Amino acid sequence: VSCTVAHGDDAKATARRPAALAPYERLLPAPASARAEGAPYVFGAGTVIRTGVGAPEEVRRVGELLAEQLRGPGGLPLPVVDGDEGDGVRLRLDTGDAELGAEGYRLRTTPAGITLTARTPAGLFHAGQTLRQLVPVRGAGGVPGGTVVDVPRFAYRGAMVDVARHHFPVEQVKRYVDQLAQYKINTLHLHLTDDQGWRIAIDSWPRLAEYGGASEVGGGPGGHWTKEEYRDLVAYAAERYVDVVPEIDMPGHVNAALASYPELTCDGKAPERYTGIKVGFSSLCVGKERTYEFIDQVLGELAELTPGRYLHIGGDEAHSTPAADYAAFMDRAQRVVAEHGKTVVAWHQLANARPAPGAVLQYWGHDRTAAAEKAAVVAAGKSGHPVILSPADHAYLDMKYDTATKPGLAWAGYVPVRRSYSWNPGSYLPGLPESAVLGVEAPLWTETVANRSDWELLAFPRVLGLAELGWSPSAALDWTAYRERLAAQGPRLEAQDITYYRAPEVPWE
Ligand code: TNX
Repeated sequence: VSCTVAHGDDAKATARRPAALAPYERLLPAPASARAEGAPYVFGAGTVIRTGVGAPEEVRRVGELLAEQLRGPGGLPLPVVDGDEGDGVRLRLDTGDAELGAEGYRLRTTPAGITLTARTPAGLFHAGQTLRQLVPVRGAGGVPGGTVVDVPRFAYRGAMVDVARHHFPVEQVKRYVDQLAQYKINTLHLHLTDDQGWRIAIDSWPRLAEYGGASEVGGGPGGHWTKEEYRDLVAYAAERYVDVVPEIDMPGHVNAALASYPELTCDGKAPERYTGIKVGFSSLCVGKERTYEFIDQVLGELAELTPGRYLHIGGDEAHSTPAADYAAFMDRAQRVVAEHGKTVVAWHQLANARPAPGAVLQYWGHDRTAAAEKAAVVAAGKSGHPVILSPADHAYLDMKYDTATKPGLAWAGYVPVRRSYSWNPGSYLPGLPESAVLGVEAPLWTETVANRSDWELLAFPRVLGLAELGWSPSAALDWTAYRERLAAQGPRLEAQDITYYRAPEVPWE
């Protein structure tokens, strides 16, 4: 069912409400394959979740979390039990099913029960999130009979939050993790440091958080996370199969660090703390050995706190670092990351220096980015550097939707819901083969975001589109069909009390 809304008029025209989609057509992200067939399974007071005899503890945990999510407030008892036989929801690890890969799953529903099969607990978790979407959002009703066989297109499906421009409590980030994981996003990139604030406690350099953390954009009090809080967040994310990628931005974006430790500046004088929103004015002192002790200790402590394989070292907008210094600094910073057993991620400016073997580049250009800059990223991608795509004029959640959006910036243009969704990561950068694309990420910069409702308003619903671009097969990507899938999520977002933009291009339910 399509509406005739001319391209470019989307923000003004209100899309007509199409006929309701069948449940398997509403799944978001769209699965690799789904077929409705046979009679439904109806949840009842006696429904149990079965994890299988002798199932690993982790499967039981996936079952417990799913039970909690399906129960809802005042809902069914849904106990989690061992054993395999009998009706209810069955979670099955089957390592033999090679086509399901590391995150794929099979979900089969008949009147006798629902079976979730995957090679890994992560796959079972994703299957559970699909099942949640097949349960009517309100009232009674069954899960329609049928089968979903689903695998992700890309391994890396990320969202970033900038907790440096404004400080946010860990609780708010956990809430975001829950919101994202239900759409199969599996990576949370935390932009922990910037000119305006240093948000993570580092034992060997305590003033970073104590002094450098006590500021934020606009002059508020700021704040920081203790190591315990960070560990707790990482563990919470891991239980939802979300990996944390922490970022310490360098050699630019470091005013909070320089303000905390004058020994890090070339002239030994600490700058004032900064609460504005300019970029590109600060730099670590590339010629000082103390700088490298600093990054070694900071990245060492962070590596020790972080179970995931990546450390993000920024590398963007180093406008106050001469190009040769930048390259020399990034060589050493990359070596430090390797010495601590991690893999480098950096913003794509690293492509113009010397990316170390295996380093991952995060592209954040846009339509008007110079061809030479894009070509450098493509060349790096072809020579073996995996690329994460975060094109600012599609993927940046901090761009305003339109002139009426209150929070947000617009340096990459307005990004309405349709625009944020309408690009194909596999063919986005001319000449970059899909095999070089590790995945996609939606960054939320927070110069203009100071509370939960502005955060959610900018992220929702656009982050759902990014989730689909990262997960669904290329053939499923279609705006006309997508906006109906998205419309069907409205009541679910509301049930979770998520603030979202009811974009006029979407025929919201
Ligand atoms: C560019 S994207 C930046 C950030 C800003 C953002 C605002 C990138 C790597 N750097 O420092 O917060 O734009 O949209």
